[in-house]
Order: sequence, then structure tokens, then C-alpha cells
Amino acid sequence: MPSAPPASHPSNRAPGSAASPSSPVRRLDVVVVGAGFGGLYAAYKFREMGLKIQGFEAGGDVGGVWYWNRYPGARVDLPSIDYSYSFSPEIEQEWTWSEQYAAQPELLAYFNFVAERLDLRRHFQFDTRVVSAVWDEERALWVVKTNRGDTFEATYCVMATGPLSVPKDPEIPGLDRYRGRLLRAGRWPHEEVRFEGQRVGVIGTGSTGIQVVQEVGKTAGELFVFQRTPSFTMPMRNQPLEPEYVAEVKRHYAGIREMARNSAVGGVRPQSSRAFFSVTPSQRRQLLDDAWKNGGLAMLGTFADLMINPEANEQVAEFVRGKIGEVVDDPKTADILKPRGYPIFARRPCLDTGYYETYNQPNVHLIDCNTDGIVEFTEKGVRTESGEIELDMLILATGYDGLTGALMAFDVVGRDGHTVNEHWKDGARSYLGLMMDGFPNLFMTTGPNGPAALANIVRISEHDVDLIAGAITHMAQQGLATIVPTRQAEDEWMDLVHTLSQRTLLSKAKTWYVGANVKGKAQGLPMFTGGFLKYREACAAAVNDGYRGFVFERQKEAAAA
Ligand code: NA7
Repeated sequence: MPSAPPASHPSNRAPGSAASPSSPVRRLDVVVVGAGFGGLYAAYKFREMGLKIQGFEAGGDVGGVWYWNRYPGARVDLPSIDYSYSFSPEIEQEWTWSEQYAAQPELLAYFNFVAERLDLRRHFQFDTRVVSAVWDEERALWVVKTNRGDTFEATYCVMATGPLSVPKDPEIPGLDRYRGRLLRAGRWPHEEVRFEGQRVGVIGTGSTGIQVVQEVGKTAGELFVFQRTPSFTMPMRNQPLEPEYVAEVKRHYAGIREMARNSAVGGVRPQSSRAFFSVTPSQRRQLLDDAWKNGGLAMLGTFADLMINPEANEQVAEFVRGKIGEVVDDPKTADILKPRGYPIFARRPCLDTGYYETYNQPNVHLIDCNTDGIVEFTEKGVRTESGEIELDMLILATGYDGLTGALMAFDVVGRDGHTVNEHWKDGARSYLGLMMDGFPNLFMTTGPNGPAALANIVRISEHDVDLIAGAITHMAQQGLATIVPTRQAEDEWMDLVHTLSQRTLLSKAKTWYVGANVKGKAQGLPMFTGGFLKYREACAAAVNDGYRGFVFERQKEAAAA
């Protein structure tokens, strides 16, 4: 294992404790940024390898996006048994999920359980932001500074910053003028918020807005939903998990995980190889009806060509529009809720529990921002083109600067002063979604050019951490000091990412997937759309081919450089 010089510093401070700006520099093997799925597993893995590690997390505790997203109705849209770690049989056996799709409090309880069971909290400084990470070419290490004034030096830097960690306010003037209670879904307060008797506004109708609306609509005095682009949402049909079923799952976790790892989505949801037009219209209808009844993302797995055949896609979209018409009483409201003009599933498919039914309640009002756009925020609420709507509370569910936001939000400076912001000015680029040319020993988990948001994030996180751990072990065994991808390898990977993305309808909607929700952001689908298995295979092929596409330097070469 790489070993760092003896630490000239106190041992890890308790979470949340501050350090003076004059604290001595700490020398580490690995710095890990983020305490979500990727960061927690990285801390565990590297510790078990005997590495000296330090993690940083801007939140007050473990959980990543689930630490911040405490809004009412927050819930995962993948089955809990799938959306959980596979690296520890003990965790699998000792933890019991209560619902098919866990709500945020249960997900956070799971993070806490993992952190405690594996004693991981002591590796992190919480409430701590990394403000810069600068590569020191001479000494072949990363110099990492935090907002507490501390400096750390580490051979490796692992950015487990996640694809959704920088919430985005809407680009509407006057937010600071608003005097009512402003709530951001992605920065929800820890205390309970009550809506009884309140006039509440929600801006945004993505996965988050839909979960908020269906929950807040139950108790709010009046709820005003500001919708610009309607999402397609399907019934989640969540249910409690029976003890007998949970026992079966626990007996068969190994096989379940194996199936997930060998699938395109990194999960166990069924996927068809059937082409839409290969079966008769009545069979298609039957399959779609069944998927609707089964709930979850079943619809997405009904046909194999939904994201490559626009006609097939449109027929499925029309099926869902028909369902909206069946549920929503007022035809005008139903019409506004029906998504048009982009392929179904090109925006993240949403799962709901009674979302469309919410609009049948007299206290819920839908505002179509396409015909009555928001002009500005006022002291009392929101002014649309047709007038002012007074609100006691305003909830922003306006999404994230996804995929690239976290790493571009602070100074990450590689060789020759080259920054990630410069590297990504025309769009995110990397080799295998894991490393960037010019940034030695800097790894990403769930990076923007891997499957990122298109496959189970827990499986991707575990895969990436394992690969990074393998590279570090390889380097230790071979006496290597630095690893960096070549420009050519990065170019070739990005060519593949680009070529594959041209074949899918995923880039045909204005979403955070393509950067459309952030003004001035480079546009394009940066994710690897070939599926999780193909991604794993590409990574494994590079590793097995002697780390093809990577350049290593020996310890003394690096020191002499
Ligand atoms: P999303 O899916 O990016 O949704 C954000 C929503 O906010 C979307 O409906 C936007 O409409 C809306 N928005 C943003 N700015 C405005 C303005 N100015 N006016 C009106 N509406 C606006 O984020 P989520 O948090 O819901 O979901 C993120 C991911 O979390 C999701 O994909 C899952 O992976 C889980 P727009 O589409 O821009 O017209």
C-alpha cells in the first residue's frame, strides 16, 4: 500500500469540529469528497486497504442527496432492495427494508446504520466544504483546502460528489424580495413544516415537484403548482414488504446482485428484448396496461426500442396521456398536464402516488407557465403575466446543476494550472467517467461520462470505488506514483459516448441530462448510454489490457520531475 509520511497533526477531529487556519498540514493517502453512497463506500474500502484517509462532507452528516432532500414525500424511485449496498453481506442481512420504495427517513436511517456498523463517521469532517484541490506536480500529490482553513495533502483525491448536489434556483428576478417562507426542496429544513391553512406555491414539476405536490396537496390550505414542462409520471404502487419476502431476498441477495451487475440498468427491473411493432396492437395495449397496473418503472422495460424508435415512443406517450385524461376530472387541467413535444422517458420518468388525482381537489390549482409565465417574485408571492398570486410559502423544486455542477463549483486545478472548469467548458469530458487528462491521481465516482443518472447509482458507485481501489493497489505493488489517462484515450471514450448518445431519444428533451436547465451551460448528453454492463465491460477491458489508456509514472520519476 502507498504509505504517507507520519502525520504531523492530531488524529481525526470529531465531526463538525472546527480547526484554526494555522492547523498543520495533514498528509494522507486519499482524500474523499462526499459522504453519499460513493464516499461512504470509498472510506470503508480504502480504510480496509490500510490507507490513511480523510473524507469531507458539506452536509451535517452522512447520506449525500438523502441528507439534504428532506422535503415532504421524498422517496426513492428504485426498489429499496436494489438501491442499497451489495459490498457487505453483513449489512445486507442485518438491515431490513420496510417498503418497496423507501421514503427519505428510512434511507437516511440506512446510511446511519451503515456508518455506525462500519464505524465510518470518524473518517469524515462534516459541515466542511472543500474549496480547492490543486495538483502539486513536483511532489505528486493533491493539496486540498477546506472552508475551515485546513490544508491536507493526499496522494489521491476521490471526488464522490454525486450527479445531483448543486440545487438550482429558477432564473426569475426578485427572489430576495419575497417575504414569505422560502423553502428549497434540496435544502429542506430539519424541523417539521406544516402547511395547514397556508397558501403554498410549488415551482417545478420534475420528480421532486411531483413528490412535493402530491404530499403537500393533502394538507395545504391552497396549493398553486407552477408548471412549465409537464413530466410523464406513472403509478409507483409502493407497498410494505412482507417479512417472508424480505427473508427470501436476504437468502438470495447474492444472485439478485449478480443479475443487477449484469444488466443495462444496474438493477433487477425486468427489461424486454421485444420490439414495439413486433407484436399486435392489442398485445401492445395489454402489455402497457399490465405495466401500468404493476407500477414502478415497469413501463420502461416493456419494449426494447422505446428510446430508439420515435413512433413506438410516441404510442407509449399517448397511452400515458390517455391515463391522465381518465384520472383528471377537468379536461382543461388534464390537457395542461399532458406532456407533449418530447419523447416519454427522455426526461427522467417519475413515479407517483396519486399525483394526477391531486388536481381533482378544490384546494389545488395548476398554473401553466407556458401561457401564463412567471414574471417575477414579489414581496407577497409570485407575479405571473396575468397577475399576482399571494403565497405564505414558496417551495422551489427547480432541479440541479446536474452531473458537472459539483466539480465546477470549486477550484480543481490539475497539471500546468489547468482547471476542471476549463477542461469542461465545452461539456464534461473524461476517460471512462473516472479520470481526466491532466488531472493525475484524481478519480470521480459516478462521473458525468459514465452511466451516471441512467443506471442504479449504488451499483455504479460500488463499481467505481472497486476500480479505483484496484488501481491504487496496482500502483502500490508496482511502485508507481501517478496515474493519468492519455488525451487520446479520453478523446476516444468521448467519441464513443457521443456516438452512442446520437442513437437514443434521450437527448431530445430539454433536461438537466443535457444541461438545458442551466443558462450558459454546454449542451449535450455527456452520459454513457450503452448501459451499465457495457460500461463495466469497457472499464474491465481497459484494466485487463494493462490499464489501457492510462499512463503511470514511477515514484522516483515523479519525484525527479
Ligand atoms: P428536474 O427534473 O430538473 O425538475 C425541475 C423542474 O423545475 C422542471 O419542471 C423545470 O421546468 C422547473 N423549473 C425550473 N426553472 C423554472 C422556471 N423558471 N419556471 C418554471 N419552472 C421551472 O429536477 P428534480 O429535482 O425534480 O429531479 C432531479 C432528479 O432527481 C430526477 O431527474 C431524478 O433523477 C431524481 P422545465 O423542465 O425547465 O421547463
